[in-house]
Amino acid sequence: MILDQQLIEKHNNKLEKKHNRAFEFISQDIDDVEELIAKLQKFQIGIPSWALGTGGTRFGRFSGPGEPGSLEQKFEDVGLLHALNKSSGAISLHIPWDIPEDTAKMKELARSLNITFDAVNSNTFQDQPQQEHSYKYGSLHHVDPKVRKQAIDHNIEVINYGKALGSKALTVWLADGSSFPGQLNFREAFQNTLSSLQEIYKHLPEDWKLFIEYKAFEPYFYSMTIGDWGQSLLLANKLGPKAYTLVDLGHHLPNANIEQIVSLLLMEGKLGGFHFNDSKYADDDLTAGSIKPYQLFLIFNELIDGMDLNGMEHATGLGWMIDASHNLKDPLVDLLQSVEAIKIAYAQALLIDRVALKAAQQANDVVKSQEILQDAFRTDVRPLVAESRLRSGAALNPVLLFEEEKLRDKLIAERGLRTIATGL
Ligand code: AOS
Ligand code: ZN
Ligand code: ZN
Ligand code: ZN
Repeated sequence: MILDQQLIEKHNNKLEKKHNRAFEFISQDIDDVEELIAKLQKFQIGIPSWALGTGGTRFGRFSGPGEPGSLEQKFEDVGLLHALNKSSGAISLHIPWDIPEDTAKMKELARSLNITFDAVNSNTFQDQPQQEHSYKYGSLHHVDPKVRKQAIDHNIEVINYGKALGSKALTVWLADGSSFPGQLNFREAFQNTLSSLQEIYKHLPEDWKLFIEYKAFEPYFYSMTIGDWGQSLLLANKLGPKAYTLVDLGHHLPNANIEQIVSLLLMEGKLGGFHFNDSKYADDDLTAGSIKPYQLFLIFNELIDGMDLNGMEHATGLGWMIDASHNLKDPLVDLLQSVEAIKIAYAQALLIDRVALKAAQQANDVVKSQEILQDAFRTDVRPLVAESRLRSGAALNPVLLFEEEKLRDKLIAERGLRTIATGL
């Protein structure tokens, strides 16, 4: 491991005085600061294996040196992130980008790095070299039952990898859609998708969840067969209690009210997982909280409200994951920033005076309602998030420590300039 506990402690000692001052200051205004810190310590965000390398665009890819060249090295990267922030203790694999050949060995490596397995992801949006049928015209929704069967079998194979590793969920995202009016019969495409998912659902272990991800457009631009939360929810309801909707923040039409979607899905008990990222236009997959931090906070407001009402544990009730990747920053630093932004939004939302908000809503006090939300949002909660890290043995400032210790240079020294191909 290129980072040992002593380096973290040295870093923390240097920053502790200033941190303690800030933490004491904010603590005075919080009723139960211990409870809040404990919640922050528990909250874990899964890291997608495909975000560990530099992402590309359809115009090119500028890969960085020292990126993971094997599945083992992807695990090590997540282990490193987790050592730095103690909030990213799980990895999400994408098959066949990741093939855990020796699952027992992989499990042992994950255990030694203190990480667990998040949802496994299937991939029926690309053709693989030895594949018999092409996904050019879709997969689970395809007009040809042979193509559907191939895609179903792939999902079952992914479940089997996940079972061997100890995952508890399968995420299905389909690139199935159409780019020209008339190309598809919408009803048949939906029904084919449903019956394919029903077949996959049969192979889902009892204690697993199936996450159905929707996306408004891209790679197809006229229709997507699972294009919005309504279509995803419809499928989840028809499939049964193990099926849930997954919300990826970048998968909506511009200005969609995502917090309202989240609130209603929770009301229906059908929100299952999250892909965090940020965007200005569409599925930009930018660092969480980098463009619309207020939206992220409003989403967490609804999450906490709905989860508390349903009696759900914040840390484990939903599948929390990042799905961001781009081509400018060091991917590891970028992931540290995303995790930090998510925890900041969570901490801010924990500060909302919910009793007062309820009273203001009942009294139609529009001004007060806004004041209550913005009072929480405008609180600098960074010392709370830092304190939660300190108590978990992580770094007070992970991004700073990454740079101070030149961790990327150390990875380059170990791995050389090899790089991997990443996802979308
Ligand atoms: C694609 O746009 C989705 O966000 C999926 O979650 C996808 O599987 C993932 O981004 C990997 O490319
Ligand atoms: Zn996603
Ligand atoms: Zn996406
Ligand atoms: Zn995305």
